[in-house]
Amino acid sequence: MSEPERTAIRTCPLCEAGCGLEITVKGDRVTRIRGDRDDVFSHGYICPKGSTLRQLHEDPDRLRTPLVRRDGELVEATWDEAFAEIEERFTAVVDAHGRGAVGVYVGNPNAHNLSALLYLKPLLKALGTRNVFSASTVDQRPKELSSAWMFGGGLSIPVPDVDRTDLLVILGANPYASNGSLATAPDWPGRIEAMRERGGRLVVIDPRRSRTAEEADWHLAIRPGTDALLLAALVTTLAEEERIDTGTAGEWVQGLEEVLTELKPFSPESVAPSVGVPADDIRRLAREISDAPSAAVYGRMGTTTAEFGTVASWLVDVLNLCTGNLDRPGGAMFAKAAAGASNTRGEPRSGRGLKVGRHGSRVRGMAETMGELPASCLAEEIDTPGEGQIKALVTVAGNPVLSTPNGGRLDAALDQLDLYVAVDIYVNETTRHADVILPPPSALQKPHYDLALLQVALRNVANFSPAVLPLDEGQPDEWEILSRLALVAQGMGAGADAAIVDDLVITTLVNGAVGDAYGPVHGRDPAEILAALEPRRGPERLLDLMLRTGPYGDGFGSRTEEVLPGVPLLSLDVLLANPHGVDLGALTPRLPEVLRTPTGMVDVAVPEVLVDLPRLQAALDRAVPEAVLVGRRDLRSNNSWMHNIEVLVKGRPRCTLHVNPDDAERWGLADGGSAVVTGRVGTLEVPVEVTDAIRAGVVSLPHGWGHDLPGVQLGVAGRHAGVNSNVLSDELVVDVPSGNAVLNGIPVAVVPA
Ligand SMILES: Nc1nc2c(c(=O)[nH]1)N[C@H]1C(S)=C(S)[C@@H](COP(=O)(O)OP(=O)(O)OC[C@H]3O[C@@H](n4cnc5c(=O)[nH]c(N)nc54)[C@H](O)[C@@H]3O)O[C@H]1N2
Ligand SMILES: Nc1nc2c(c(=O)[nH]1)N[C@H]1C(S)=C(S)[C@@H](COP(=O)(O)OP(=O)(O)OC[C@H]3O[C@@H](n4cnc5c(=O)[nH]c(N)nc54)[C@H](O)[C@@H]3O)O[C@H]1N2
Ligand code: SF4
Ligand SMILES: [Mo]
Repeated sequence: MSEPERTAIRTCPLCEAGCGLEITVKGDRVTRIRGDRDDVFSHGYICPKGSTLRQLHEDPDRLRTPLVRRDGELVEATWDEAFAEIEERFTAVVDAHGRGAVGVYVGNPNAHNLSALLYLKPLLKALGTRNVFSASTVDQRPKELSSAWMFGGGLSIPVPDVDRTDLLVILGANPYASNGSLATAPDWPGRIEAMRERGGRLVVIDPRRSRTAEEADWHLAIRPGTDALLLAALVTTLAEEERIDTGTAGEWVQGLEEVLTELKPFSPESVAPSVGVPADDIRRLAREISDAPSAAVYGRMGTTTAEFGTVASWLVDVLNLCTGNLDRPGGAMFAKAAAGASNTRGEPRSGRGLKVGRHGSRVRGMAETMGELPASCLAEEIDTPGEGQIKALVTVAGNPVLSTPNGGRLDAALDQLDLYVAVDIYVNETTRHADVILPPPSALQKPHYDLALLQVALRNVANFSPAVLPLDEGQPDEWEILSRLALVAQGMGAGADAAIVDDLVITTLVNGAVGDAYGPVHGRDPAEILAALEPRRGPERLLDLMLRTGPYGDGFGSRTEEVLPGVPLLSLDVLLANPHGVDLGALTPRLPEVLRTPTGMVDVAVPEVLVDLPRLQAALDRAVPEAVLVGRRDLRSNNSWMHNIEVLVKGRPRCTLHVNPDDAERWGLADGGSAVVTGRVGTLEVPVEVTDAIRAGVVSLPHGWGHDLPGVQLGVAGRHAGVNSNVLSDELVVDVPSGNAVLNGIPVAVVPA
């Protein structure tokens, strides 16, 4: 008898675009995945990764049972055995060395994971350590800081209004490959094409002629690491030519005069030799942005994982502000998310302000930011003896051996740990060192809501996806794994019930909601709200609360009138009844209500940023290195962890060194040959691809490869191993205000192998 067929609708959790998927399921088997044409945001768009949720689910290498190290080997264990092992060994480490000897790394997929976004916090709290590291400091921490200082929230990040702009200026992002980042929208290619069809222009600033740069009306091949100089010169040009016009946002801004004075030394002429772009082009670009009816400047990886990441991130918003494009349609705008956004809670125009450096790292004294230490410090905190040395490590959805600077040093350091617990679906380059691996269910077995990424969406939408497939027999959900780990860390024992944590989290959130004088349930009885959330448990219960107390929520009956015409007041039930999502409309201006700064204004003269300008100015006098390394992304990759899917890795090897033809000649390299690349911390041998799509003096290597290490259990990836580009990135070179890693613009020497 044939099994019944059904269709499930699910948001893709693999990248920030959040495309809607239509998934055909027969019995317990997925038979087809395609784009959901009725999705309110993605309208059927999908990239080659989206349909591989099936291969990921079925991947024989994906872990379905905990692994515990016995006599040096990782062997299968029951969940109870695994937690018992952790309890025994974790307690021993804490008893001997204290909680300061515990470290944790939280990786990228957590940003796309409802369970993790809600239950990591209690886990971190229970671990009780300051040694908290995450992918944020090899990624967007500079932008979070500049946004927190200027607007009062780390995720109050203005996003480019691509759908309405007349001019899109992209620095150091390649959305044709990455599908966009800190600017959530499916189908960037389609949106950019639509913009150009209606007469809009695209300018791309990138040392490589990336796929996105190929589509540009104007591509400026900047010298890596110099975006802050370019941006400063753009602002200075506007000031010199009396073109500063802050538009409607101006009323809510303070400190701009001081900023313009501080930026004066950065004229187009003074920065041009460093930036590698003629001064005339810089002036022309400033005028184009200023003359455009609307313009949106957008910077990403090339600007954040760079030596002046925080200054550059800040300048992007300063520039948008100076041209009147901050917070106006077609410019850079704030999303208003349906759930979880701190800029929709509490009193508008009031906040505590962000302090960094409340404590420092042990070895290098690097400042804490947002409760974390820089990932660049992780290896030294493990391999440097002394009081406070990390002896026990927990990683959740991370592969820092491939993702963080000086991956080689970290790889060696992990062997020195007394205990390493990983929550991960694979035995990868990092988790191969683990003593216990706890595998969560596959993405198709988990519910989904983009709690974080919808806070930076190009359109306000809300989609909830229930789990598509049931959990395997005995498999705990990811929130239960994190909760049980928290309970073990807290000393409640390996057998403690995950519900304890769940109840604690919901109680905290309900109390917060009824205590929010500006929220819809202010003053109501917490018990009544809790009762109204019955019988849900886990992330669904938390999400229902967040939606209902959010800006579009039903407020548990407190709100009766529509917030948006024709849109039902939100709750989880409403989202369940609208599987293709609820469209909450194009972005609308949010100043000043979005602000959570202590002054209630856009604080543009950020002291922590201004003190970094002399460092930027000093860079003007520096010699240009012979060669610098930058990264690149490919549409079929996803950081370090999707190379085990055959359809995504077949074809020509992609982990190659891009070299400009002039450089190839100078260095004696041939296309298809091999090069030895050497940086301060490491050396790699890599295949060479000679291409004029990269600026002379710059070479490019993608990250996330290097899968041929012993003990890795990734059969397909092992046959397409590539090399780990982070063997070359220097953990000692960071963006000073944020401690963020510098992954672009690494000085290297290149010679034939
Ligand atoms: N040189 C260089 N280095 C870079 C970058 C670069 O551009 N250049 N980019 C940086 C950036 S932006 C980032 S975000 C980081 C990312 O680096 P990481 O934070 O290390 O994240 P991933 O490489 O995505 O590794 C994700 C891990 O999570 C596991 N995983 C996948 N899904 C789940 C799940 O649902 N639950 C759990 N528990 N585990 C899961 C995978 O098996 C994998 O081991 O890399 C950074 N490193
Ligand atoms: N297919 C795919 N999609 C992804 C990911 C993936 O690994 N694969 N990773 C996801 C993650 S975690 C993130 S954070 C996002 C990142 O999203 P993006 O930032 O769009 O990603 P990249 O492709 O790294 O783009 C960075 C660009 O900056 C350029 N660049 C390098 N140095 C400089 C510089 O100094 N100045 C300037 N102006 N440009 C420079 C590089 O050549 C590259 O084209 O992508 C996400 N989406
Ligand atoms: S673009 Fe991102 S969200 Fe969309 S299908 Fe591809 S991986 Fe999934
Ligand atoms: Mo990232």
